[in-house]
Amino acid sequence: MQNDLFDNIAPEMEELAPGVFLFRSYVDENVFMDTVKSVTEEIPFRHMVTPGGKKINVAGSSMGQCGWYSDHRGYRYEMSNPVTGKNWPDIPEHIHRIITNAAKKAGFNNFRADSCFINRYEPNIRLTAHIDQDEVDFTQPIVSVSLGVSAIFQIFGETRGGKPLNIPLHSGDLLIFGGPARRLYHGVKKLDLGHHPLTGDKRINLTFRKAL
Ligand SMILES: O=C(O)CCC(=O)C(=O)O
Repeated sequence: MQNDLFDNIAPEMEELAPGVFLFRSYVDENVFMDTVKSVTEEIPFRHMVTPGGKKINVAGSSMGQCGWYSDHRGYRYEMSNPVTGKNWPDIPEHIHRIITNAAKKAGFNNFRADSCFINRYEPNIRLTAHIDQDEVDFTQPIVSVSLGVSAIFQIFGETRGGKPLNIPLHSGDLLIFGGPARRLYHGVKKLDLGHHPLTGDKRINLTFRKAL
C-alpha cells in the first residue's frame, strides 16, 4: 500500500507513448561513465562512414558480443572489430543487471543485450531520423542511457515527417522504446552548447540492443 502511494508521487517509470518508457535519473552516471572510459581506451571513438561514403557525424564505439558497424559494405553487426580483428569488449555484468531490470519493468521480460553502441555527440551535432533495422528480432526493445550534456530525443512516426514527440534526455536518464515504437523513426536534435562535469561539452549515449 505504502509503495503504491509513493509510486504515484514519484513514478520511477513513465510511459510517454505506447512502447516508449522513460526512467528519469535512473542510473549512476559514474558507473556508466567508467565503463565508457574503459571501452573507449581500447576502442577509441571514431567516425564511421555510410555505405554511400558520407562521414557519420556522431562518433561511436562498441561493446558486446557483436558491434554495429558501417562502411562501404553496408550497415551491419560485426562479431569482431574490423579495424583490429579483436573481439569487442564485454558488457560488464553489473551493467547488464541494470539494463535487464529496467527492461523487465517495462514488460520486456526476455531482454538481454548482446550489443551496446556508444555514441558521442559534440556541440551542434545531431543524429538524423532513422529506424534501427539491422537487428534480427524486432520484438526486442532498445534501451538507451544518456550521460553528460542534455539533448532532445525525437520520435516521429512510420515516416520521417510530421510532428515528433520531443523527449528531453538528461544525464542518468534511461529510455526504452519497443513494441509499437520499435520501428518508428527517431533521432536527436542538434546538441546545444552546454557543459557537464562528466563529459565537458559532449553528450554520450549508450544504446543497448539484442541484435543477433
Ligand atoms: O543518442 C540517442 O539518444 C539515440 C541514439 C540512437 O537513436 C541510435 O544509436 O540509433
